[in-house]
Amino acid sequence: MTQNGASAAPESFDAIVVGAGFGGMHMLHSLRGMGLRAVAFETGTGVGGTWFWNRYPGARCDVESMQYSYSWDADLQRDWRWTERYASQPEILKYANHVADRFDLRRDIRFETRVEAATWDAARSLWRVRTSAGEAEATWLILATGCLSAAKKPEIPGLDDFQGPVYHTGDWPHEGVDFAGKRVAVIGTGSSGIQAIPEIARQAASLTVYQRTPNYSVPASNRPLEDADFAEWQAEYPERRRFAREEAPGGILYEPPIGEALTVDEAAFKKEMDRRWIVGGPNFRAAFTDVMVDADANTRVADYVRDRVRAIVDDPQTAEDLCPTDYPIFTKRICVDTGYFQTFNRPNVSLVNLRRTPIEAITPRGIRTTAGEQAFDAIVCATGFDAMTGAILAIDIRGEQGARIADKWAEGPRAYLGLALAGFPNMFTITGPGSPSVLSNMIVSIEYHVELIGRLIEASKARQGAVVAADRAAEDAWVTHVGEVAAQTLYPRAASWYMGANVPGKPRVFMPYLGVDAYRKRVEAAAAEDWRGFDFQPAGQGAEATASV
Ligand code: NA7
Repeated sequence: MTQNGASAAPESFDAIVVGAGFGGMHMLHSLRGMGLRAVAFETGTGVGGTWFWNRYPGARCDVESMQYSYSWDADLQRDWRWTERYASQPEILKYANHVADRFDLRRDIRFETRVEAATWDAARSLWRVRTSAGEAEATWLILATGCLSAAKKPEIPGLDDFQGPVYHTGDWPHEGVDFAGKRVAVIGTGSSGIQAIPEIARQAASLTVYQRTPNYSVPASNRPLEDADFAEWQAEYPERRRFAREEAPGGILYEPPIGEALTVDEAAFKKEMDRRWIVGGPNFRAAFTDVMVDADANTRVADYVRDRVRAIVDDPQTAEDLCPTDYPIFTKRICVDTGYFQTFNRPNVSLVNLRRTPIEAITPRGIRTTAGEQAFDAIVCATGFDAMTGAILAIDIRGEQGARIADKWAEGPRAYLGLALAGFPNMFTITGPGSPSVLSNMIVSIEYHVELIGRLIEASKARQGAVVAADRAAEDAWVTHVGEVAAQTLYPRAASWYMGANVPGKPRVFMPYLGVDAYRKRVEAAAAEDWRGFDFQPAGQGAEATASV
């Protein structure tokens, strides 16, 4: 609508990209390279996605900076000099902005523009998109909405009654927050809480951590990135990038495992665990081959970490409270910290175990548990996200014959290869549910999806602009396969956000696909068989497809 109420003609594009994080930026650049007229709509005022929103103190990537960066431009890869082994949020955001400037992406990004609805127009074979700023249409709709972008506040009565500020780590004020002299509460001890807590503890007068479930965490051992490290990576980049793309199960280079945790003798086990603990980072998880499939092997590693926690934390009860016991290690993403457990030895920090004394309510003054009320000046919710599906379902997407994505996904997300949906032609999800996504180096998975989407668009062009969607039977088989692969591991034993377990009422379905290497092999096998599992229909005939979802 125009300002005087008259309807303006929708803007027309070849492709609409939703989101200008790492997925959206790369997609936009790639579409341009194909000669397509593309636009990206972005809710934020800047690029960077996850790294635009998650500005809480201590925010840092748990994938090493030399691996958590784009590989699609050799000059960019050579020129950008990361300063630390693990990049901080400000540095990653700077990198995102550098990429946007360097490739002149901003001219095709509409900031402060939220995509509200998208409807497939079968007669015209295009998507009609409604944004907060107006209407647009395009042949292709690409959801680069991110896996951890719908911040989730806790369902605690009285949250809105609190008189002080309430922050969420996933939607942090751009101007920062000064906690000096303040009594601060942090609710949540996932990766975000574990990164933020040591930083807030240093600033605040007092910090009280409200923990429902303890998390396994290993030291980051972060350090400056030396010239020698940088030079070594540069020299080895082509092979290391290839290995990450094609052979590394998580798209990340780790030291190879030394054997099975179950069978290795005590001395060798301890030596390897000690060594990896000191080296730091998620490399710790790759020490043994059997930890994700054998509960006893897993327990042996988990015991090691619990003993470490007990050795670090002075107060025995606090130490026990910080030890996870009710789910296997690594079935939730391993946290990577800098002085997290040590923080509980500070005199101004205390831990409330919500398993013993649950929160009853947030009050105007503070937080009330079954043990009583405590007053605060600020509350930080490090309570996570409606992961993987939240940002997609926030858009009213309607495919063939008006079918709603919310209905299609009512019992859990369904997509072929985590990339395309039956009944939703010419629409793709970058790192969508059913693809390795959050179980991988996100950049590796993003780059592969951007490449695949480009190849599918070319395949459509080669078929006189045919409309492409997932075949329903192929989609069903893929969804079953994703679940079967997960069921062979210990992953489903944790009530994790991978399972949708952190959102009340969300279907309990294991959403990501396990194995970057296996995924690529399966996708390439399908592509080699003339894109098996995808239906190509002549444009303008999509409405004939079945209405069932
Ligand atoms: P996570 O990992 O989902 O952690 C959220 C934390 O918040 C977790 O400890 C939750 O406890 C806790 N939580 C959530 N709701 C509540 C309520 N109502 N009361 C008390 N505690 C609550 O999110 P993060 O942002 O830390 O990390 C997300 C990903 O980002 C991470 O995996 C990395 O990939 C990067 P719970 O475990 O549900 O008992």
